[in-house]
Amino acid sequence: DLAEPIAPALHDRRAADPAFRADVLAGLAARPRAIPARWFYDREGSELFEKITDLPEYYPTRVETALLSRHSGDIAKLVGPGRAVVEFGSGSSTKTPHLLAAVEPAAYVPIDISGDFLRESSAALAADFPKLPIVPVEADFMHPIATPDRIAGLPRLGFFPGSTIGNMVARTAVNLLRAMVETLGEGSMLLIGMDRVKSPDVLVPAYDDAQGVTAAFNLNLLHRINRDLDADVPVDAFRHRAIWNDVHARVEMHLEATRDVAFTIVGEQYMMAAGETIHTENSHKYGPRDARVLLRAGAWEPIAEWTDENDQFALILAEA
Ligand code: AVJ
Repeated sequence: DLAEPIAPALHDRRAADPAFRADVLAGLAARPRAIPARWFYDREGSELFEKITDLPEYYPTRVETALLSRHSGDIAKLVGPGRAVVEFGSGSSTKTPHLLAAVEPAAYVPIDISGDFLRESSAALAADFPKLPIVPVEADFMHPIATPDRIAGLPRLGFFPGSTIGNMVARTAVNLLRAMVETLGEGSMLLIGMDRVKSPDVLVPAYDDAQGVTAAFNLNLLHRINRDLDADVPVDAFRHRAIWNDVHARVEMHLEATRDVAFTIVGEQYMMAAGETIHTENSHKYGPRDARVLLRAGAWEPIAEWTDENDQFALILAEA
């Protein structure tokens, strides 16, 4: 049939990030199998994450946003006006307006690896803060970044909300905190959100909600592999698992094979037996002292912190 395209799969395939491909191939060859959580956030994954933040079980976004708006006056007093606010992994920047409205910054520098997201959210913020210079930087914030000339000489406030630091093991988190000192300079401040250790009865449902949105978010990684890497992973043969690892004080997400499976990714063959898993995310939780030790190890001294009445989440201000 001449009307049939010669290679139908090519029509749907997106240009894959070579780093995604490398992480997937290496992660599935390793034991235990593991793929870094940063790859959740393609367009579909980012949309599913936005839905997660509205779930009744997922408290972090609600609690952190409330802390920011409730304590923005105290934060502004300690930070002072005229700083360049540099946000690491700004994403959709929904918490940012609370901070910008309070601290009277001289400039706002959102850093994100996704250029599309960055441009959209910068445009939305520009409409709300017409006099504020906004200087987006498309970059991977895991490495020190050359800050734009536009903010040369300005004192800096780093902003790292969402307990994103929780996705990193301690060694990676410390490397990032030190890279932030490099990027921002000595004398800078950092406002960081860190999720607290609490009962697994609260933590596990936050990562395994009744509506199955988090399950869809986790399973989307397999769909992304199929979409971007010309793969045939049978997604229906996997299920979402969320577990509390008490030794590491973290919620882990895994994808578990529910039967023996075989699949092909960019020509490489993989097999998994029923019950075997791919580790897809760590979400570390911190006691009050854990949080301070981590910041100090990363060369930041905590100077103030705010928590909610149930001690669910902490916003910490530190200086370098
Ligand atoms: C974006 C890292 C804050 O760990 O809570 C939400 C991601 N994963 N539900 C978190 C996530 C599953 C989230 N962070």
